[in-house]
Amino acid sequence: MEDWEKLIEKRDLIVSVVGIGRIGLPTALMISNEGFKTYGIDTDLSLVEKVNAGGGDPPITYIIDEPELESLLKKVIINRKLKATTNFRNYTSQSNLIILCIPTAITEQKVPDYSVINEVLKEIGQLKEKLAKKIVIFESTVGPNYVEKIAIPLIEKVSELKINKDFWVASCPERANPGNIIKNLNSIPRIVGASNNYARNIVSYFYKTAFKVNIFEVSNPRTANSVKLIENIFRVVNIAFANEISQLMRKFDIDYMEVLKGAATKYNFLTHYPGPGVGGPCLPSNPYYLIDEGYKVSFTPNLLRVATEVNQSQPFHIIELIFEGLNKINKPIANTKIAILGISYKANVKDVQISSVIPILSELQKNNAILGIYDPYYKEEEILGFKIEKNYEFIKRVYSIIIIHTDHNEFKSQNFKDFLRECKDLKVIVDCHNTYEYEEIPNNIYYIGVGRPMKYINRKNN
Ligand code: SAJ
Repeated sequence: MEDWEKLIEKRDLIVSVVGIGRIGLPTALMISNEGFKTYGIDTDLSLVEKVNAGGGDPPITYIIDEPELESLLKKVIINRKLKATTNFRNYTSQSNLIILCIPTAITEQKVPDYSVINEVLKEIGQLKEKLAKKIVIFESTVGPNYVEKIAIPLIEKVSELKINKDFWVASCPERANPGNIIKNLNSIPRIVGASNNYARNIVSYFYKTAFKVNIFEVSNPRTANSVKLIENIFRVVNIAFANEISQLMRKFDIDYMEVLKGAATKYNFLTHYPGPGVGGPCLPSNPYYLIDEGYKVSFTPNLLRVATEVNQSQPFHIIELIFEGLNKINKPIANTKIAILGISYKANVKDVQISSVIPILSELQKNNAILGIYDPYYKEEEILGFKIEKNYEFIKRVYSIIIIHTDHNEFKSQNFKDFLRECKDLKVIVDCHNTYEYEEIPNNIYYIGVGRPMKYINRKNN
């Protein structure tokens, strides 16, 4: 351990980060910014070239919505601590740590897709004797038993080396929130579980040094991976609770947002909000890692399956709300102009991965609605098969209904609220995140929230 301690203290440790996407790039930047020689390894040559150019033009998409990322990138490129490359073998061979930030998706059949990360593990095994004395660290989200039961045997088989004798393995799952990654990497404690205590001590000391965060050590990789999955799936189940109960409350003519304010006065109530569904690279897929491994031991985690289904059906509840609004103004959906504001899966990020807007747009298109779409992060871009407007002025062109899908800050601004008052043809607002209080809605509008009674706003003073 003392040799590793010296390498870390003197910043002589060399680190490869494999996968420089939304998590891997900020991770590589922060490690290199702390003085460690860092290689950011990716198969995407254009991404590698942009990183080495300090950002490139057009900028890397997940730099736009991550504060501080671009300035940090320029800094570490100038001080030549970070090098991006597509040459996996050459640079991992020179590294002491190999950190995996590889996306781990799920297949159409809703089971984990480890194909990409397994290929990387084979390349690690092919380092053969050059893998000796290295530590392979999993930051990617994987099922509880993946590291011990799939990854380690795979590396041992290909490399013909032995775990804990020739090389070590650790799990240190990423826990950062897209849109706040740098801040989170600097503040949220890291969970470390490793193939033995020797490796765990080294990895803990490295993350404490590189990210200046507290470390919570656990017994092994499967425990570390389970912490990450449990904290995300806890969220999935609670969001499903909010989505389902809010629909019931609405049927009782009760405003669920008011119910939540009341419940939140209890010390142990943790508020989750109803919305248009659950999107993003993490939450929609995470339950399937546990469900898949549960099936393998003949245990079906029914709650996880049902909660995931409730969230997946939420976009279709939004379609019901849209029909409710159209019925109020006696308009058929076919050939009616409908404005969709916000396509990202959550507020203030540029990311449509598994966004709940996708099934909503598909249903509206199937019913021949005429769609106008705006998202401040996708101005004038072609995305999801649509041309995105350059601003929200188009609503004035006789749009009688708008759907606020993503609660971006721009849609909470006074400018936007004032703009809505100028839209004389606007008759219906469907507010998927209950962004507005009833009082903020202009006169003569049917306001439809999620889990909230529909209200026709008809004040004497506008
Ligand atoms: N959502 C709701 N109601 C809520 C909260 C979220 O409908 O009360 C929806 C969002 O609109 C979005 C989805 O759920 O579509 C996911 O929201 P999220 O805030 O959990 O965003 P993510 O997917 O970026 O979650 C990430 C996760 N981080 C990692 O997996 C490392 C999650 O664990 C974090 O809690 C979250 O960031 C965060 O906010 O920190």
